[in-house]
Order: sequence, then structure tokens, then C-alpha cells
Amino acid sequence: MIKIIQGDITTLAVDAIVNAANQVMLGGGGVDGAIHDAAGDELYEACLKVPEVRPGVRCPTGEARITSGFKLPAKFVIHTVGPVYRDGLHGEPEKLAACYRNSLALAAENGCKSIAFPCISTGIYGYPKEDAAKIAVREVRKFLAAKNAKDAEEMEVIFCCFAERDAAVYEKLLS
Ligand code: AR6
Repeated sequence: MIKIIQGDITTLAVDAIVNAANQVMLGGGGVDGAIHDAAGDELYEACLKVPEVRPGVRCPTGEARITSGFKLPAKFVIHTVGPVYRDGLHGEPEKLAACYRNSLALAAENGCKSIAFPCISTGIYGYPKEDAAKIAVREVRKFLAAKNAKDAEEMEVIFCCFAERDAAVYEKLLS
């Protein structure tokens, strides 16, 4: 099932919320900052413990890592790193699609039945909102179709949009 919610992702009592993080994974601005603030210092400590794959990189662009949610109502935080948008011709669509796929796979592996996504890459990283939403919806639909075909188990996927106009973009795509 796919749902759209307009609001602050840190308030959602779901199994997992997704964080639009950066490769270092130690917090930042935007939704990343909000998630770290609400989860508390333990989230920072947990992120520090995620091994670096190379100096300064805990999570390469397009991949995902999971931690506990600590003070958040959500059980887990899935950290993923969206692409920085240049012109759409430098692998950005594939990288953004990978964020959704890898986050959903990690959620399923950890037994999550509900997951909420922010609009990854569409803030500081500058991805055009409509293009990003199309990729998000396509990947989630693909994942749910494959999952249901396999074990008939529904996962609730929420697109959590901070801004009303972002929610409107998703409403249009899902109608
Ligand atoms: N709940 C839901 N969505 C939110 C919230 C919130 N509390 N706060 C912001 N958004 P951004 P990015 C929306 O910039 O573009 C960080 O510094 C926001 O309106 O958070 O992937 C990281 O550390 C926008 O639609 O993430 C990285 O360095 C969406 O979240 C970099 O920013 C994503 O905006 C990642 O940039």
C-alpha cells in the first residue's frame, strides 16, 4: 500500500524512516539534521560505528545503511545517500532509483512492515522534484509488485512530504 503524508518524518510511528543522508553519515542539514536532532546523540554514536568503506564514506551514493531509531517513534532509520543533481545525465536517475530499491530491500530484510521516505535529493542536492517523484513512485511500485508476487505480504510505503506542493506532485502521480 502506498500513502502520502504531508509533514515531519520524525514524528511518524512506522517501522523505518529513511534519512536523506550524506556519505559520511554523521548528520547535516535538512531532513538529516531533523532526524539526528529528534533521535538524539545515540544516533550519532550508532552512525560512527558504521564502518567506512573508504575514508570519509560510510554509505556510498545509492546505497543504504540501517541503525536503530533511538528516541524517534520509528524503530529504525535507514540512511541512504541520494545523488547531487547536475543535469540528469551523470547517472543521477539510476543512483536515485538505487536509493529507493536498496532502502526497501534493507527494510524488508529487517522485517519492516511500514517505511516512510522523504523526497530524497530534492532539497540541498537539487534534484528536480517531479523527476525525482516519478522515480520514487516507479521503484516503490516495482518493489511492492515483486514482493506481493513472492509472499503476498503487504508493506506500507509512505511518501512523507514536508511541503504541500511536494505532496501535490505525488498525489498527481498516484491518482
Ligand atoms: N520531514 C520530512 N521531509 C523533510 C524534513 C522533515 N523533517 N525536513 C526536510 N525535509 P534535504 P537532500 C524534506 O535537503 O536534498 C543534508 O545536509 C525537504 O523539504 O534534507 O537529499 C544531508 O546531510 C526535501 O524535500 O536532502 C546531505 O548533505 C527533502 O526532505 C544533504 O542534505 C530532502 O531535502 C542531502 O540533500
